[in-house]
Amino acid sequence: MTDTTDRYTFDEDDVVVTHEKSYAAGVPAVLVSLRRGLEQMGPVRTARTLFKLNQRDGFDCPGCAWPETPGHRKHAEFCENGAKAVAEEATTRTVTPPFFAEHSVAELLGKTEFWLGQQGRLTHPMVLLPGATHYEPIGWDAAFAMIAGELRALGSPDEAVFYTSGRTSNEAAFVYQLMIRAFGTNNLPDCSNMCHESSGSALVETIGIGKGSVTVPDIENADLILIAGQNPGTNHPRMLSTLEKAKGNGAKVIAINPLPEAGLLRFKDPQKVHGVVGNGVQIADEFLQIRIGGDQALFQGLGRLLLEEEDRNPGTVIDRDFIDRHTAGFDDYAAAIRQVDLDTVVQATGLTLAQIQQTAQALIASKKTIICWAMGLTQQTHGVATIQDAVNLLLLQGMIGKPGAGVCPVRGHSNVQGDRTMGIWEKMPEPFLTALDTEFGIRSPRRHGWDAVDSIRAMRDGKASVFVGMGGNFVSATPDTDTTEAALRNCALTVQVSTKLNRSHLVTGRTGLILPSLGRTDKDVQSGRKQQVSVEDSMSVVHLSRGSLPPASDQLRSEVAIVCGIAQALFGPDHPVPWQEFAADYDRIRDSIARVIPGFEDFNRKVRAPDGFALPHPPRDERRFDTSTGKANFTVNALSWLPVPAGKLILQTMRSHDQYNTTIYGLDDRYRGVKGGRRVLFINTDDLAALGFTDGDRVDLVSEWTTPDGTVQERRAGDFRLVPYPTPVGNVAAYYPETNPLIPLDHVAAVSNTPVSKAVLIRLERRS
Ligand SMILES: Nc1nc2c(c(=O)[nH]1)N[C@H]1C(S)=C(S)[C@@H](COP(=O)(O)OP(=O)(O)OC[C@H]3O[C@@H](n4cnc5c(=O)[nH]c(N)nc54)[C@H](O)[C@@H]3O)O[C@H]1N2
Ligand SMILES: Nc1nc2c(c(=O)[nH]1)N[C@H]1C(S)=C(S)[C@@H](COP(=O)(O)OP(=O)(O)OC[C@H]3O[C@@H](n4cnc5c(=O)[nH]c(N)nc54)[C@H](O)[C@@H]3O)O[C@H]1N2
Ligand SMILES: [Mo]
Repeated sequence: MTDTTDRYTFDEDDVVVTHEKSYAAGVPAVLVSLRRGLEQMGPVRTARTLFKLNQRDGFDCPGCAWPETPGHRKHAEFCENGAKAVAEEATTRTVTPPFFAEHSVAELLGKTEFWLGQQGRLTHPMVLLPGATHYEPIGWDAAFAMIAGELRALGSPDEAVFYTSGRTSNEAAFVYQLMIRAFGTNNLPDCSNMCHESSGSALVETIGIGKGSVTVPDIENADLILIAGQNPGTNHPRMLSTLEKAKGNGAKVIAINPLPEAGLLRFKDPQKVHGVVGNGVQIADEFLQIRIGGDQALFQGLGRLLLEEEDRNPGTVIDRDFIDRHTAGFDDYAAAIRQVDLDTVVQATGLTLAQIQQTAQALIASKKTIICWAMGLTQQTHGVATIQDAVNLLLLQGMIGKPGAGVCPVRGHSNVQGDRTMGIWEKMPEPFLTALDTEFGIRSPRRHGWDAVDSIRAMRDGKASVFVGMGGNFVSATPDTDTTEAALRNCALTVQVSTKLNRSHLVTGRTGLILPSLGRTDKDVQSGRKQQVSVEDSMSVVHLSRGSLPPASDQLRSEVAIVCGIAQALFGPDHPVPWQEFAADYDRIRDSIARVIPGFEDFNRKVRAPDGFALPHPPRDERRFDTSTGKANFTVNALSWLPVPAGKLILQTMRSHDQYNTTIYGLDDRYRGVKGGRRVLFINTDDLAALGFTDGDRVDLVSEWTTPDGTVQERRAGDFRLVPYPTPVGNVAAYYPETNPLIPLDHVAAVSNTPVSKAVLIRLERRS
């Protein structure tokens, strides 16, 4: 157990809590976007980038995976936080070899993620040699040779782990997984393991595909939209415009969240005049302030109420025809759900019976219902079961595969869904591997690989000793920071392909490599020709992205070029995969993708259509369900919820308005009224009084984890300021990644193995 206080201590420690009521977006949002752009890029680059963002001839926003409205791209199709993401990447500040000569790794380890990120773009490949105190420059070929040498020296290809973050383009992801499988392992952990894995697990079993079934027009035309465990005002701001349109068309929106998030309660669209000068639109018609982990109980309770109403008025609630024709398992589900105890549901959710009954009435009244969700549901021990109970509700009323209805897991990283489609997964199914082998004359391994949590265990236990990160910040994004750092330090070699400096560059194996890559906004020229890449959004639309800015240095290479460079060093000149041609012309990669992945036939032509093309989605397109039964499956899930032990609290770890995952843009969380610091704990005033604290007190957070043999482990994160906040009694909230040291590695969701970042048992200790 270590105190992590100094790991994330702030340069500025004066947190100001304003309690100001703030609208999401509106004039302040526009001003913030412009200010961040000007600070990081200067006026010319600001204008050049912001006008190319999400335009047909421009680049895909590296912010979130929310789709552009087809055919209706406005001139400024971006949001405040998309603009911040761009400013962060397109910054003119640089981290050069003299920077690394000046700052030792030990010194940099004392800096915050905020400070590290603010230093600018990485410009040169750098190496940290065994025993060295400083990174030093290394040539690209020497770096590739070093990686190839370490990989070849392993006892088995399974001793290497290849991580991917979700910004990687389809083309880079495809060649990356191809190199890894040709090398001989399926160890492909990705950020999705920590993100929407629970959604994928739940949806594959129930509807046969792990992707959302709705489009933007579906949302715009829905009658009822439930938004559970998601904070779109901060994390998917463009979704608010879609929701506003839906409301204009008469939709009812119900927000299900422990916190009254600003974006859901009020929103001003900066792209509309009335948005700028008016009072904002109330997005949510109802706010269900649920207790952390109470969603499964809510969905089960609603299932019971729907069935009872159907009993009273047969033929008015459930869609019998859909159930008979398209589903399996209804009788078992109905029998189980009728037994659900509504008193338990009330206790688990913290809602009143009247609120739950009203929600049931809204479902009954709706002919087109959509359920949207994100991390509040997926990062729970019972996340998969919770999502399956949401699917059960939709199946009851035939809400899948018809316009205006369906499931909507709102993805995080801008190409996280596309990376999965391209094969970034530790357990890709057989048809994909067969097609890959046929296309390239290789033999992909069949044994499933390690996901993120299992990769950490493998490195910790000495079973893996090379780590390669394609983007991301593995050390800070994963749970149990002390364990994860020790695991990486246990490696012979760690390699980070990155755009910006982060903590994962400082916690290395015996040798550490930093390979600087082009980002979304950068112009990518290979063999004299400008290249373009493609991405897939949260609604399965694939389209092109073209960067246009001059790169931060002439040393930067594209992710595709870096992968092909490593592959050539690893496999030599006589390999069946045409690495050199792939690196020279991304159309060649797309031609192979077209032959390997269903839905990508004629890829190069289709992707050049102005808005790209939509991938097939059998449940949405034709109510076809490729499941074990050939039908959509109702599931019976044991009810789980989270009682709070006396004197303890349940902590959710979430994003502020001023960060992108582990990249910290600034120290404010405008919508929650916090300024100038991130070590805050949002707590209900009743808990504050009951535990003997007052507003502004400083505490340490101590998590308590009981291992299978009954031992209680403690983990600690030091010095948080208490902030009274309207969160449910017993439920507290703080920001990630500062709180990751508190999350035990073994605290994972059933089935999906996703770290449970939204429900950590803690107690508070007064700082003396
Ligand atoms: N600006 C910006 N945009 C981003 C990101 C970013 O960091 N910054 N990250 C991107 C990524 S990778 C992702 S995955 C998405 C994340 O998008 P979100 O899932 O919106 O992100 P979180 O901040 O984790 O917010 C979780 C929400 O769930 C609520 N919640 C917590 N526990 C529960 C619960 O038990 N039940 C319910 N019903 N709600 C609960 C929280 O109060 C919070 O509103 O955003 C993407 N977009
Ligand atoms: N406690 C807690 N932990 C969480 C979560 C939580 O809610 N709570 N959320 C989880 C979720 S949903 C996710 S998705 C993960 C995120 O995990 P990651 O994806 O690993 O983390 P990011 O912070 O998004 O990665 C940022 C880094 O990516 C690099 N980068 C940015 N753009 C590019 C690019 O175009 N190419 C390359 N090569 N590199 C690039 C930069 O160097 C930057 O420092 O964190 C997870 N961890
Ligand atoms: Mo995510």
